[in-house]
Amino acid sequence: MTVSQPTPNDVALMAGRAGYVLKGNDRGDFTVASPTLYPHMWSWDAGFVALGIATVSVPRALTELRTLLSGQWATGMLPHILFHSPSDYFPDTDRWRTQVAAARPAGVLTSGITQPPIHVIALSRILHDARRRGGPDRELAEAFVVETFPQWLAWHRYLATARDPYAHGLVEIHHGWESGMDDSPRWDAPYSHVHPGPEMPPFVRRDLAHVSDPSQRPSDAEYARYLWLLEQKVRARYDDAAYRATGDFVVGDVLVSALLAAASDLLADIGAELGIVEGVEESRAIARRFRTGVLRSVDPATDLARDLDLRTGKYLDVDSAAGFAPLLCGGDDALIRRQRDLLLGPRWCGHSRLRWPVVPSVSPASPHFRERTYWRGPQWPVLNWLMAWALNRSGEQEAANSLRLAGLAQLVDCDFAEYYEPLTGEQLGSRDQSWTAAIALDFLAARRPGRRRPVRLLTSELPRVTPAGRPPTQEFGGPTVAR
Ligand code: 9WN
Repeated sequence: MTVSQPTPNDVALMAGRAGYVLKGNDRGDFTVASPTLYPHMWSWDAGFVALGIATVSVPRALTELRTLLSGQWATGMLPHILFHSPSDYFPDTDRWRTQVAAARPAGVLTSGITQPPIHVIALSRILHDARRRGGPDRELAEAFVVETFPQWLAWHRYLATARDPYAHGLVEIHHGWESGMDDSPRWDAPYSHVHPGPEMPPFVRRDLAHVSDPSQRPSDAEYARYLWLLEQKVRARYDDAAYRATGDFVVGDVLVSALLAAASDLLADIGAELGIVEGVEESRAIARRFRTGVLRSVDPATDLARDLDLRTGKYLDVDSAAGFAPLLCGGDDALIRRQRDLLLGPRWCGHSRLRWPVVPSVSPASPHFRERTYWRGPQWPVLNWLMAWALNRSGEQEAANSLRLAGLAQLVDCDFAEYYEPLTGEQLGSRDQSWTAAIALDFLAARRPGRRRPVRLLTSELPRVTPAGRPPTQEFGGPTVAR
């Protein structure tokens, strides 16, 4: 399928509304992940948000990362949520009970688990923007890198030690939420060993009130397992070794590992460029170890990387987008070329039933594929961005550009949904999702290859557009209307 360039009108509308969404979700020194479903700061969302905001304001982008770092635990862990004012999000701080953890930060309420280490990838992107602009932006960004380098290194070191104590070269996750892909079929086998005990406190889900159709979200049985693992983390007082000895879910995650490798490479690069000596070699060593771990996990029969269930010692064979982890961390040029062809080919983005040739979370050719359910098939713009970024970085500009253009075409309705039904293009989950708007800004800024150009942020609301050829869609139960 050929996807054409967005028209100047599309570009202006999309940039304006993306900026408007991010402004609406801005709470001063951080951005909520979405206005109603996710009213707090999420860790990997914040990375994407920061790189999108940087196309408009480098100082504000750095503030986003600084706020995230204020939640860092003494272990180096960046928690997956920094809680803002009270809200109806569940699980809330009373459920997380992080006061049992010695390593929690003072004065900031957080969850007790983590999310994928996208942040230094965002930081290097922001630095790139700032250097292109020069002047105070450049000075500010470079000073920020020098000041925060030890904190980023501590974050990566935490993942490389507390979460890989036996040096498998795969980052261990203790909860599906830590992968960012909560209910992905990647986790079906490990979750089949998670059995909520009678001691589990009762719970009422609040997420379902914010979506038009519950089947777009994980099921109640899945939620019970998520909350049971949370209880196990509390019982272990959020100590990783204690949890490892007692918890039910311990998996080596290839996507997190590849991101750690890529981010560690970049941290070493930007550190060395700025004359930082301490930590640069350590960062390179982390990158090498996790790149090796990811490449070792690749199944020669499918060319996809595989997560490792550390409870059973078995690799997990699922056709999920995480299988393209080697694209993100590199290290084997022939494999990268094969993965590029696979990703753009008929099992993935080139699948004949897809509305847009954008990375689906699970291959439509897989028996696990479910087109409307969360991480079991829908297209998540951030995943598409990651793969485009990775292809670009490994010199595959044409392939990267095809994902970028398709990603822009998918977002042209300006709803900035959380995820998209891959066969019809329908918006699913939350609307006005911050990271989706941020991705749009970044993709727009990159529309002249090799020359990132800033987009202009409009401060007034712009209409949502329902592109011709698509059925009208529902927004929180009501019809989408031009505003
Ligand atoms: C749990 C905020 C987050 C994303 C995750 C996505 C979803 C949370 C939830 O929303 O997870 O962390 O309540 O469903 O799966 O990737 O960071 O956007």
